[in-house]
Amino acid sequence: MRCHFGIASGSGDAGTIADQAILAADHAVRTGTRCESHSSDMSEDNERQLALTAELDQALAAGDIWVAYQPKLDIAAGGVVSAEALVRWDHPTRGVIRPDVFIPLLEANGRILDLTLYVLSRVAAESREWTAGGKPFRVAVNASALLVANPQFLAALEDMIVNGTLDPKRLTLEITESAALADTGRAMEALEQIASHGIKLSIDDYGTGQSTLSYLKQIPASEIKIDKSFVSDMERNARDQAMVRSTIELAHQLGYSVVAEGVETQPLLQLLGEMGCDTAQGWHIGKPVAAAEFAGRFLDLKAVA
Ligand code: G
Ligand code: G
Ligand code: MN
Repeated sequence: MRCHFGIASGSGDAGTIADQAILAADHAVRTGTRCESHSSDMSEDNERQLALTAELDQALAAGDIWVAYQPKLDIAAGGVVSAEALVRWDHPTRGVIRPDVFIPLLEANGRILDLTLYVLSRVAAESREWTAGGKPFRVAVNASALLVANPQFLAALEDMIVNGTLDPKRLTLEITESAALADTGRAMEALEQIASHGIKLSIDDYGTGQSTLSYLKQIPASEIKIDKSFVSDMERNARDQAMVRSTIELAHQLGYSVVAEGVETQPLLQLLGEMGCDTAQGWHIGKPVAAAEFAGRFLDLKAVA
């Protein structure tokens, strides 16, 4: 028997207990757990986190959640022709909440689909506008490995393509490398299907996950992003440099293009250029900023019109 209602326990007045029951029920429904008790000894942190998940819809409606864009530089051509969409949450009472905090919460509570569809809708609109301004522009969206295996995600993507809101040629999905993904036949099939629409797949945080080579063998991606933990220190750390150099070589031999993350200085950019890296992303090129600021700084629409 499933019981999608919460059980409040612990001391407190009726109102508090009712609130706790609602929280527990909400959590139980979203996570698909059978029964769950929510007691006042549940840590303060857990309560705040649950409350945050419950605030998602309101935050989306209020515009507290928004999309920042970080430029990606085509190293050989010297221009910015793509960006990564990075979601931000400006909470009215808690201030700026980092995605590292709320993304795992939304994943754990079954709300990552809603968030990602919101990001996709913003990205589709913005890249359409930027492309109409004269410059074919590609934007990358982060898709968690869990999400890719969700048939609702693929269905929503296909709807957006069919109804013309999303141009698949303008979209990259950055998929975080994970052993779990490689093991899931369903996720791999979904990725094949996504790629067949012309959406580019990129392996995010490359080098930090497990089973890197078997993953590379299976996933139908065309780009890898070398994690900034290998890139940032490359000038001072010979081992990092050797790993980046050989990764670029391996990737090119396998037909992937390569993005280096965490490019914070000009000499680092220069070194990556000498190594044949295709694309650079990092503070030296630009930090993530709101769409209007991004367009003002990086889209020289008149020059390409
Ligand atoms: O730029 P920043 O500190 O914001 O990003 C932190 C982490 O949050 C990164 O690992 C990035 O991949 C992740 N992230 C940012 N936006 C999204 C998003 O829309 N969906 C998912 N799944 N992850 C995101
Ligand atoms: O999705 P991914 O895990 O690749 O997320 C990119 C993360 O890297 C974001 O948190 C973004 O803000 C951060 N980032 C982007 N450029 C730089 C950089 O040059 N230096 C550092 N330290 N972080 C960066
Ligand atoms: Mn990313």
